[in-house]
Amino acid sequence: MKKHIAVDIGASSGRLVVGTYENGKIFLKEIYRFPNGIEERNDNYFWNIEKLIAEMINGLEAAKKEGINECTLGIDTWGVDYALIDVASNRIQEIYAYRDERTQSAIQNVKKQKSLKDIYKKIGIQFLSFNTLFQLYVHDKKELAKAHKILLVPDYLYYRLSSKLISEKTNASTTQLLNLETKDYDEELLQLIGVKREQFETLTEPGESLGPIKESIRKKYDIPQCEFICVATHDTASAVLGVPGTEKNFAYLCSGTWSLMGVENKSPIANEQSYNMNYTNEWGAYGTYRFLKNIMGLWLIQEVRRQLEKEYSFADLVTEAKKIKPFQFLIDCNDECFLKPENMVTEVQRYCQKSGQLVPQTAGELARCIFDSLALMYRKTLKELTLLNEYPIHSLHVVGGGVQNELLCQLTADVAEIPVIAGPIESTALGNIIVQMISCGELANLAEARKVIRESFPIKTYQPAPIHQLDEIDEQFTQLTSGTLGG
Ligand code: ADP
Ligand code: LRH
Repeated sequence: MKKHIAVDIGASSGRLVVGTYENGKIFLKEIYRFPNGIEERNDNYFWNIEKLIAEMINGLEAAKKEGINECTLGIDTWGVDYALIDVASNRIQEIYAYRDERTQSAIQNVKKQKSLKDIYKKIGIQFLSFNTLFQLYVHDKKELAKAHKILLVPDYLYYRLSSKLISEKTNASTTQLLNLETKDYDEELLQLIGVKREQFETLTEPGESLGPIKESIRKKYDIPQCEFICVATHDTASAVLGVPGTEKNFAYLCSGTWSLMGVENKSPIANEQSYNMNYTNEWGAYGTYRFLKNIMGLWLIQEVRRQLEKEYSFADLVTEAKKIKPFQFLIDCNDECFLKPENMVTEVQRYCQKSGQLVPQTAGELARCIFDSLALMYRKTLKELTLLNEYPIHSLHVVGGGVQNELLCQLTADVAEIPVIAGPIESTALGNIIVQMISCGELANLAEARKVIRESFPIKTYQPAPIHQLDEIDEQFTQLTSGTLGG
């Protein structure tokens, strides 16, 4: 029985998960978990990449202690952020975190040089101020010129552990630099940001073998013999692969630091309407496209929790929220003001005050405000998805850490008026692992993998219950949310 390890690093935590396929079922076991988060230095925000690498090694040591001597290994992380390496393979700079303010005006500045609509038509990616396109646009040009290679975070982690240089396709699409026609980096946009095609590697498909872990690392630490496989390195791409959607016309909601809500398509939709509504077509594994919208997500509650004086667990905040009357305080969760405020508590309060509403004060009221607003945003997004796709959506699969928030799952079903199928929590690690299993020939394809996932993991269905005066609440929310994130 083959062992496969997923290294899955999200914005709030990372984990190493072992997966095996036995008697028609997939088994997962988490062997190591560590916190992640952005760090502030001199008014800029960065990821601590060396710490993440050290934690990956710690995780591999934990795997060896569990008795794993040989395994395949895949890495996924959040999208858009990058490392620059010079000819001698040294990292040139710290890795900026996408919430850094340096790109705040970048979309507006690019707009003075190029039509945003023309960019969208050929690239098909939603405008978010932090996309790699805009990060590289504002990046110091001298530093950029020194870069022998530009590697997105998971590509860089593969490089550090295996010496293989890749530009994995699913994550590369989050740069907003891939052309839907040529299926490669777009020359005109590369010129705009002052980057040469050779600075990016050739695009790599999920499923490709990348060889063993570096001998120097293997000798230094007590870790298994690892063979790298290129997975869908964008965490959202892996999360969507891990959705147990076997029925027709399902939508998904990857519920973590971000809420990524969308559908899986066989071809991109990059027209006037999808541009106006700012929907994205991220490239998936196995010829799929993730047609989705970024919603600010559980970042809002993570940040409120961080600011509260008393210590609350996420489960505590859910318990507190349940005690509060719903829909008294509403925010447009996708307002740019929530991307990286100094203090999320005061930002939410300011928003409610400015829009003439009651102001949430207690932990329960703040949490209630966030969960109600997210559920309403999910309703709005589902309606838009139905409109843009021209087919009805019958069910919503929720995956990721947010599955543990039963209040939000039920609220989503009630507000969006759709059955919510919740689970698995670790769909990202699972998506990472099924690419390894398909690559090793244990599973035939994605359709088979999804069937197996459905049979291997418990899922809970939340049936929608009616909400009193939903139309009025929806109307009030619609008035708040006329703009979209980054649009
Ligand atoms: P990411 O991969 O983006 O770091 P995760 O998918 O791990 O995020 O999800 C983290 C989120 O899951 C937390 O921000 C929190 O809101 C939610 N969560 C985790 N545990 C619980 C819990 N016990 N109850 C309710 N929500 C939870
Ligand atoms: C989720 C995610 C999302 C990106 C954002 C940067 O972790 O990868 O898909 O838009 O982080």
